[in-house]
Amino acid sequence: MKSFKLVYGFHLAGMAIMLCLAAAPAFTKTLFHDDFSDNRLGPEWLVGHPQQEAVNAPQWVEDGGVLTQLEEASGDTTYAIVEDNSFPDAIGVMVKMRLETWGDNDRARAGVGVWIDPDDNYNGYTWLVHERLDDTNMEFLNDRRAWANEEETFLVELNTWYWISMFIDSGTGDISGKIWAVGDDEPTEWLKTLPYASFGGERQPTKLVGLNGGSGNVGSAANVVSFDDVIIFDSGGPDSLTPVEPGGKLATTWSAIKSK
Ligand SMILES: [Ca+2]
Ligand SMILES: [Ca+2]
Repeated sequence: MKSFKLVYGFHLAGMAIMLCLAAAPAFTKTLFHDDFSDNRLGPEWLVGHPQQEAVNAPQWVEDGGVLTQLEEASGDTTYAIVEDNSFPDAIGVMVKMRLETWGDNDRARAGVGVWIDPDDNYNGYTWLVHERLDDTNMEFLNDRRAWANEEETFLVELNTWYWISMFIDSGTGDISGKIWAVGDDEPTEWLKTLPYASFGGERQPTKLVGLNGGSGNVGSAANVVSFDDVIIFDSGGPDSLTPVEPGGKLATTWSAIKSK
């Protein structure tokens, strides 16, 4: 009788857990956060991967509380990458980004990337400031395959912090991106959403997420770009979407969550 009670109790508990899981809404979780506060680029950042057309290897430096890609004429692509096998297929990244130099050119670009593929020379899907700063300048790129050619306009000024964010959803087949000034309210809608298979073919999910620090090795392109407070999140969004000024409360709060 005693053993029956134990088994019965265990089953009840198991059922309760299963019911809770089934009823749970989309999980909201910050999977990774780095505020670059220790001025040391840790081993969680992969920056030494082979660069395509590596005419000039990018120079990623963590200093002054930010991560900066200093090489103005870096090769394509220029990613600082975080890889974590626990990342889900539906994944997003948001980061504060500040352009410090820029030269209008097709090769001028900076932003964020997902599903970066080590078996395809670290190419992936990217949401970028591209070519110019003031007109049809926000665009998706399937690295080395095709631009989406569905540009949006968002005025970007040098030496100014912006949040840039993208999300890719293996369930819906969509890729989404937005950008807004640090200190402004986050737009409730994405600036652009497209089927990710609609430009350059369909890539498969990977566990690599990156910051794209430009490629300026042709003509007038010349990018120096800094990043701060990178946040990688799942389909429920990050734990908090409250933007604050660089060095503000956000970094303090989230440093206690899951920095690594
Ligand atoms: Ca660091
Ligand atoms: Ca910082």
